[in-house]
Amino acid sequence: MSTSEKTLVLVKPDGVARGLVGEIIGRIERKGYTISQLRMLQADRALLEQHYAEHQGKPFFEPLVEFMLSGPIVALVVEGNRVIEGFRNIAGTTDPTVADPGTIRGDLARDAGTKVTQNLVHGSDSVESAAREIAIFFGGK
Ligand code: D4T
Repeated sequence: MSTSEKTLVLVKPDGVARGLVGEIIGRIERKGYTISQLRMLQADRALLEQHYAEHQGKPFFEPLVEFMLSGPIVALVVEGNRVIEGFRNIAGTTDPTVADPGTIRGDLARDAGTKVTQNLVHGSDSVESAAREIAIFFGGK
């Protein structure tokens, strides 16, 4: 049985501003996953409100949108067996202060003292989220 999946990965504005796009993509490639689509873009509010719909109304929602608007991001579709779980493992937990060493967030991010956690990357958390998010960033192709 094939367990090949697709996930949406974002390199957030902090990752682009710090020049970590290559490092992050390199980690994905060295893990053995396939990058099948990639684009750099400046997100707009409408796109982010769709992407983060589950967080609407939470106290960090507005700071999160402002942060994601603060500079260009890189969106990727990454493929491989169990890639959704696998990418979340190499990304590390949401809070970079406690993310394990060896993960993207554990090695490369820290608490920046901002209203919203700046943690370099996003990765889809389920097959359903991945399909929804890939459609938002890549038009469902
Ligand atoms: P993303 O979605 O960006 O991959 O991150 P996570 O899956 O790790 O976390 P999330 O969707 O729960 O949160 C999205 C985004 O909001 C920030 N955040 C989150 C925050 O600043 N404070 C919080 O309490 C939470 C839950 C961090 C990531």
